[in-house]
Amino acid sequence: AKEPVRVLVTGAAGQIGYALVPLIARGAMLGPDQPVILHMLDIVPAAESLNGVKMELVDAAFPLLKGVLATTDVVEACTGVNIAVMVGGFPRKEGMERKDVMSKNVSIYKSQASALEKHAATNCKVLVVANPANTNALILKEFAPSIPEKNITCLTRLDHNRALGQISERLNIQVSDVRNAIIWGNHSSTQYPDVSHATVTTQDGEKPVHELVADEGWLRGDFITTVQQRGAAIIKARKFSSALSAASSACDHIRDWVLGTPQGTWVSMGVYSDGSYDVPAGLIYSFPVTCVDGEWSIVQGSLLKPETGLCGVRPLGKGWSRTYFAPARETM
Ligand code: NAX
Repeated sequence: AKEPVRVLVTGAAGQIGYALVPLIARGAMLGPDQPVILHMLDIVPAAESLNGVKMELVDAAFPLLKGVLATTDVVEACTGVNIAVMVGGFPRKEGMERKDVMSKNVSIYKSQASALEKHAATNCKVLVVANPANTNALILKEFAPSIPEKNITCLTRLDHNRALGQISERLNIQVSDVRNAIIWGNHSSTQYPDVSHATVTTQDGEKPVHELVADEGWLRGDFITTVQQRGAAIIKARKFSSALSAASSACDHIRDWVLGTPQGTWVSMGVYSDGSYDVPAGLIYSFPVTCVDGEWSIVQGSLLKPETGLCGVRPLGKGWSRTYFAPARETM
């Protein structure tokens, strides 16, 4: 039998946490034969509610779940974890831009970074979900210098999956037949969803999305804005931000990172830039990546990055970061 993997979920009493922990306990993140021990962190005002989540996890009798820790102590939460999914933070509410929530999250990410650095298992993989996700990942990296930069990522897989979903709806085909969308840049409305290299599996083989959609206007217009604005549309409809789709995409992100991307398929991950595609090194930026043996690498070579300018964050001398906005984005 495999040794259990310890998975930290911060903000576990929140709505993404509530959707995420049962997915992890069922094997949707690390596979159906991988036992897990859940470490759930939240803040003191949410302690009772967090304990309720723990009670429900016990009641669900998940065979893969070998233990549950529910705590408000960041050191206890981080100790020995192999995977850390950072969901905790101050969420964006209706009418708020992501930059409004930024300052509220800086201090949270500083303290959690040091706890992870000191107490997590060696080679712990970190996924930042909480917004502003690219910035929080960068803060975490800055305050946990001994964690390798390749181990700190942020979630743009939800945007990637949203792009696949829009194409499947438009063509009335299965979403599993669509692959190789790309989210370039930031998890925010400055991101650039790109399906110019995406393909669809058909009875006659792989076909480019742009050939099947055959409506350049839609691909350059409504498709892009729908994906960029989808988070806001969910908030408008539900009065809460995306939760089940965010939780599911977080599982996809870690699963592909740990277990590998399927042959011929890439996914989008917010990762530390090495300068690829002229994105300055040091930005946390969403690229197309493939994963083998627990390591991601940026897809190189044949892809043409659209001229979106920069959409990412990097450290500044004084403040922590700032967002780069796209000067021009008409090409795709
Ligand atoms: P909720 O407010 O439901 O849950 C957040 C939880 O975090 C709460 O239980 C809160 O008590 C806890 N928390 C606050 N400060 C904490 C701290 N210092 N340590 C540990 N826990 C703490 O928000 P939810 O809807 O679950 O969203 C969580 C985060 O995900 C938000 O920042 C949100 O903006 C972000 N999202 C990111 C997405 C992405 O694709 N990257 C998409 C979905 C979502 O918008």
